[in-house]
Amino acid sequence: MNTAITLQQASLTQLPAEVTYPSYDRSQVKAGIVHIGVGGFHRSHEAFYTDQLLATTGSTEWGICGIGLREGDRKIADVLKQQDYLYTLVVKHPDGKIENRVIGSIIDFMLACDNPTAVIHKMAHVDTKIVSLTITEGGYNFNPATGEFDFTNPDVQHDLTHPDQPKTVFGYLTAALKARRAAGLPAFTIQSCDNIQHNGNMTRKMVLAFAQQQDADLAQWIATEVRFPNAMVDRITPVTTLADIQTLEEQGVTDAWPVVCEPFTQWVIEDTFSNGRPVWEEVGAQFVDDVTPYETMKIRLLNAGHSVLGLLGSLHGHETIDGCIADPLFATFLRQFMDVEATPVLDPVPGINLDQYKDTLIERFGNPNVKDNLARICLESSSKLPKFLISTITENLAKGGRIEQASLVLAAWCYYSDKGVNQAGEPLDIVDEMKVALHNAAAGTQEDILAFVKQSSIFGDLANNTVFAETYSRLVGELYSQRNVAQQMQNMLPTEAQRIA
Ligand code: CS2
Repeated sequence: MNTAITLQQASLTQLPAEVTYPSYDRSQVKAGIVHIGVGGFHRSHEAFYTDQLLATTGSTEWGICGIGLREGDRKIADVLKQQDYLYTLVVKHPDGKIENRVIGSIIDFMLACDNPTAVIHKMAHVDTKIVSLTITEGGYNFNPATGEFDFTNPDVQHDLTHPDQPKTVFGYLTAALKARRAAGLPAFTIQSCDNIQHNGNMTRKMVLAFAQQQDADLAQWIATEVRFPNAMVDRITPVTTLADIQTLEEQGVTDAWPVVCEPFTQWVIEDTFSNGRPVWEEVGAQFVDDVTPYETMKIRLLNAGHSVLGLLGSLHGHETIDGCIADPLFATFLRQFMDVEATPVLDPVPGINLDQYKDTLIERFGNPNVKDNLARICLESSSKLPKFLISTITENLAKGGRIEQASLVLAAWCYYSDKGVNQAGEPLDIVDEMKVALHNAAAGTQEDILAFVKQSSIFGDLANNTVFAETYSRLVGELYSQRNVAQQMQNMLPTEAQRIA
């Protein structure tokens, strides 16, 4: 007999004793935060910190209203509504221990495509003090090569001509800020929670570019009134699987969409807010004046490390990040990439020992219970790699540093995009907004060995650098002449004799 309890506000007290749940009065909590993009990461990170904040400080000001912009968000909208916006965060420790914690900080959810006006009103409401975003690296709508806002996007064009019925995050933010200004209300803070260097500055630049085109006065007001704190966000959050849902059910909780994550979590935020902020520092967040070194460290070591394993591992036939780390070749290759290519172009990070940080990363990646699929890591590589990896290559080229390992990742990405199968001939599940363009460029490799890296919207003018062009051509040429990627990786590591000497 199934005795699992269906997750809802009224059933919280019946949950198994080991499950933690919100004991604060959720009915009293107002939505001080409106969050756009309620994916797994938001639910394991900002919503988790905020749940702890509500539980420990008794604050009623800082609940979260989730927003989904697109039709594709209907499933999360329906699930959360059915469950009174509650969900289980399943924290998986490396030793096999599992902690199930019901999160209560999301108190409402709105699907913007059903009612754009209601969403604009919500964001313009006096209670809303922060609009936070996890819209993915690609969501900022900039051309990676120029760094400028991409006005050719048809949804952006739509929003410029239909400011009251927006589709994009830029349309919503400007419509809501305009309404606040008209009502004499203070601006909200716009807080990015995506893996982009200077994510706040980037958001500011994009929002202002859009606003300027729409209403120059409003753009001026936004420039002076809205704060865009930069932040480094971190918690590995794999895609929830059916098995995760079933295991939770066996543990006594029926939850249609729990979130799974690792125990580690970090949030470093610049302390600049337009209209107040939660005391997240009381629940583990760190406020600093300048987040730059923390962000760069995380993006160039953790995220880049993921991409290194993701692309090389996919080609080789690994399925998960922990599977890669269990393979000594991949673990050694990753550590060498971090030490020899990524670290030399990083600035020192206050209070952080980089060697220990890298040790911890390898341990986190190796967590055998967090089965982080390589398909998730390789998702939208075209918007991730310029920030995660290509910047390291460019900086090393400028300083005469090493670029071989990162170049191999780009060569692997080319082969992966061209063939769509791994080196054992098994199909790869490639999801990328630029999938067709990537494939077409990669397919030109036989005629022009640099065809893939000549895509300037991703690589800038990297192909014109002779050191890079020579290294990449050799590596991609080897791959196309059926060289095994594992062998190429092995060749980049010191031999036993060199290690001993
Ligand atoms: C991953 C990130 O998307 C990716 O490629 O590297 O989602 C990563 O797991 C998170 O940034 C961890 O904080």
